[in-house]
Amino acid sequence: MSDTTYAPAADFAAKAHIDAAKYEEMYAASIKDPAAFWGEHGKRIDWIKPYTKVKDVDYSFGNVSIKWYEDGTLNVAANCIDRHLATRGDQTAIIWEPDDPTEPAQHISYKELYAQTCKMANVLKSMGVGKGDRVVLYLPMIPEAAYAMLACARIGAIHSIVFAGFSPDALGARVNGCDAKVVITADTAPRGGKATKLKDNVNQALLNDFDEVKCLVVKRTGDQIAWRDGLDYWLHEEAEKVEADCPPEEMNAEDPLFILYTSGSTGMPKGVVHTTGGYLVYAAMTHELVFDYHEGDIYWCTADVGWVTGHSYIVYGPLANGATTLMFEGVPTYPDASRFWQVCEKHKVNQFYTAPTAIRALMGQGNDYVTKCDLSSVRTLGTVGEPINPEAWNWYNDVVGGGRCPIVDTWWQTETGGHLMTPLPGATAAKPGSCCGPFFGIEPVVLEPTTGEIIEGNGVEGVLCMKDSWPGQMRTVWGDHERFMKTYFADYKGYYFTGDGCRRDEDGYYWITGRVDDVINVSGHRMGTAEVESALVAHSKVSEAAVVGYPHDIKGQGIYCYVTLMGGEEYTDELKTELRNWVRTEIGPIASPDLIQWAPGLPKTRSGKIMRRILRKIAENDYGSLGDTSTLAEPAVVDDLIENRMNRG
Ligand code: 6R9
Repeated sequence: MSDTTYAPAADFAAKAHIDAAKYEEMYAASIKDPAAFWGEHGKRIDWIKPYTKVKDVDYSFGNVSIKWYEDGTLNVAANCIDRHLATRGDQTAIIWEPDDPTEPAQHISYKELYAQTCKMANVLKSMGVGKGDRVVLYLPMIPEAAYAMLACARIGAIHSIVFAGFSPDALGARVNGCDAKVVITADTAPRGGKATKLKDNVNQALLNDFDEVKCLVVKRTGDQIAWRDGLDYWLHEEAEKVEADCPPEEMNAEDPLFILYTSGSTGMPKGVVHTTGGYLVYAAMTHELVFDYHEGDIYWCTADVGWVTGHSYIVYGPLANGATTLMFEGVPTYPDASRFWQVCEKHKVNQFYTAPTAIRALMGQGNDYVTKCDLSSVRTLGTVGEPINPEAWNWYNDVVGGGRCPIVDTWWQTETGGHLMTPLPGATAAKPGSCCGPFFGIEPVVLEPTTGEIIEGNGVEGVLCMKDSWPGQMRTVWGDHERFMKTYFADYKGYYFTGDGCRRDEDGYYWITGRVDDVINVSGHRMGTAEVESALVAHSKVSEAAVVGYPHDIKGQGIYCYVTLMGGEEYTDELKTELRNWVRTEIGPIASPDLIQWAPGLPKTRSGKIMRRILRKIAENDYGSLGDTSTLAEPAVVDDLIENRMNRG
């Protein structure tokens, strides 16, 4: 491999928590004796009753069971707030930067975070929420989102956050999926100068089947909203009636902390369940070491709390470490493409963590937007969500980082709770586009896709699996342990299957090659092609649909839909627009089809299976190499699809 490597500067490495030698030593120890290693690192958080058992993991199919610190008890909110009060009660816990830059930012101290969280916890209690109950959060990026998460954790309720960009239907399905007692929302969500009426969406989602579900509403803009009498409560009114003190519930390490729905290759999204002790240990440890966070640093992750990145690296990890975490309500390009960098300058951000899709979009706007800002406070840069192309990596490194800042390309998943494969900024010589290698305790293996045999050595490619467990691993699919075992432990026995393909280069560096299943990654958002297909066929004029990803300059992957209409329907441009809007309302704007191709016929095998491999090739404009088409029932449909393909490169 002739890839250029970027080693951390000597002065950075000297001050870093982990340098190259320490990484080697700690990694070896973590693999040699995981129970001893994690037993030690479990102590970074406070336990009410300390654990005596560290690890109890069984990966055998039919019996998958994952437990960490199983006899310990703790409370996550107490770890993220209370334990900091004596030493840093007046320190800012959350800096909130609103969508509109002329609106003032807020600095919320740990003391204030305590009071606000306790109040919200008491309000939830007064609404009948208790330990083990589910609460859905459908909120803008406002401090109340963090208060709500921590309030649930404080009283032992399980939160399930639904991204505020999701439609009422998607929200309803998730409220139903976890049988939530309460939905917490806001009147309106301002974002990029536009407004989404969140409470109206909630009303629509709860309209028919959920007349028991209460709603707690945060006043964000004061816009007029429709009220459901007896079921809806204003947070600011209820908060006046309760105390700013609420004792934390003693939780078992393996009690669920949250559910987060994520897309898979088949069926509807599944509720990934994370538990209390192991998750917090892992989120806190990775936050500190992967970003090289030090006491007093200002840390900013630009994700939304609706995604796992927002859970682990805006709220739980940073707050467990007593950090100052920045929450941004807006988007990278509003009011203009300088916003991220202005916010970095304004709040003197030290660690900045974003997604490749944002980097690519901003790169396209030119360097002036960046260089006019003072980014000298920034020390570590991070990316997450999808592979970063070397061109974008280099721009991030040169223009944003000024060549001074290590970049951590963090590979992980909703399921993994925290980073699994990533450089460490003071230890690893990074290669642009590679997530480099494993974090402590992580044993990646490359398997031959069909036989499941381990492929040893370097310069190899296959599917990425993990050999052993780590504390932040998901424990089950909410209400469906069978599906958990089938999805992650059935294809490759004895391993956790990530769903990603990867290459291990000649130097032992890992390169993620993308999903090997029917999951696509659009602007870093995971989506099952099956979800978009079922939205399309739910339209009365559509008889059949097949959805695949195709390379997209900014989004990484775009959504390419092949659609067959019911007999007698007319194939028109107006209908394409209608279908696009239809999918937006069924799922949300992030699922909006980029290209729709009318497909009077789809390539199928004689047994009626759609040959997606062929559809993918055509969508990629790579139709010269369709591979074996001998099993096609009607080969002529392929010629028609090629002839009328939408992406001409
Ligand atoms: C955290 C998060 C997980 C999928 C994952 C992979 C892709 C994430 C990546 C990356 C290459 C990286 N992915 N980080 N691919 N390099 N640094 O994104 O979780 O939404 O569950 O998506 O995203 O394909 O399997 P999630």
